[in-house]
Amino acid sequence: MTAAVTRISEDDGLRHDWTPAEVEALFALPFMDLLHQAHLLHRTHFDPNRIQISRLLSIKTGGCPEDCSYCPQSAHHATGLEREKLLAVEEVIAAAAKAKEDGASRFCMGAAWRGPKGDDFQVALAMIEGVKGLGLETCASFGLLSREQARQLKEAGLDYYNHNLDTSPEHYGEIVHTRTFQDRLDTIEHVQDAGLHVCSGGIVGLGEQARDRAAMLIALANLPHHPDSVPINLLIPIPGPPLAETARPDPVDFVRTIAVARVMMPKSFVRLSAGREGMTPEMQALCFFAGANSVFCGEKLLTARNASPQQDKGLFERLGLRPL
Ligand code: SAM
Ligand code: DTB
Ligand code: SF4
Repeated sequence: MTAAVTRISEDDGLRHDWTPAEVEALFALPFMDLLHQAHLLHRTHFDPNRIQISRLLSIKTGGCPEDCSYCPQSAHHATGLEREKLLAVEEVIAAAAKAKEDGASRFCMGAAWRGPKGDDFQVALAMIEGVKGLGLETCASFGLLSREQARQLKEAGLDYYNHNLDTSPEHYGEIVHTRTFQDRLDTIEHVQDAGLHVCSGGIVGLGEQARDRAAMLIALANLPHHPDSVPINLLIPIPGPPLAETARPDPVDFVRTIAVARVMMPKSFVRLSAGREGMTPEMQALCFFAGANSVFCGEKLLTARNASPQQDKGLFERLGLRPL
């Protein structure tokens, strides 16, 4: 039995036994009822006027051996993206210092790897030590990890590890063929066992059904511990990957996904993650009302454009949202 369907009742006052019927019923609630419930829970556990700000940097771009249908960095799709070498430690530390100046509290390093290997992993460990030395929270997204690699990351000063489930166990095989959903769960287990904070969420817009969104959130909430941070990405349709032509999801359904994540994982940070660039200020405000309380700021995500820093500044001022 996989962790996705294991019912674990931890004594943390949080639920780890969500059923598909319950979660599908949450998705089917009238929008106002769902938002009301999500917002009340949000206020119980968080200051609704504060958001956590992270900054992303791609430390190794393109040429990834995995075939994730959504990703511009996969070597399997002709995206026109240049394959780059691993950045130098000093470049990463300089970018992190700039992110700190710009108000980020966490610096997330992403790599187009199936998982870290050999000398590159040693360099990545040095990056983490250096960024941690600046007084920032550190996050890494390096793909699949062994138990030992998770331990070494913790020792280097890593705070968070990002490893998304991305979609439901049932839909996963349609989206990625070079690894399994269980591989992802195994890495999350290694990360949790190493004492690292887990950042794990998924993507809306992969041609999934409402029941897949429910199943993905169940897989996250029924883990032994809720992820500390739950990024909800809206697919950025980049020409090249097979999903580029998929119809864009209904924005109302996207907001519902944020709200249901908030209800199921009331103490986790829910991040309005990739895809903000194309969202109106009103849509983002609805997402924050529904329980999103974290974003990526900065011109760029990993390879794609992000919401502009000037627009973000204006939006947060208009909404009275202050960085944590
Ligand atoms: N290679 C590592 C991995 O797959 O875990 C880390 C980097 S990978 C780019 C990190 C995450 O980016 C993916 O899990 C996925 O959720 C997100 N992502 C990739 N391409 C995206 C796209 N076009 N739109 C939205 N999110 C995307
Ligand atoms: C996450 O959930 N989203 C981020 C981060 N974790 C690593 C990545 C978004 C990538 C968007 C596409 C790109 O920039 O290439
Ligand atoms: Fe590689 Fe990660 Fe992109 Fe998949 S999502 S192709 S593993 S960089």
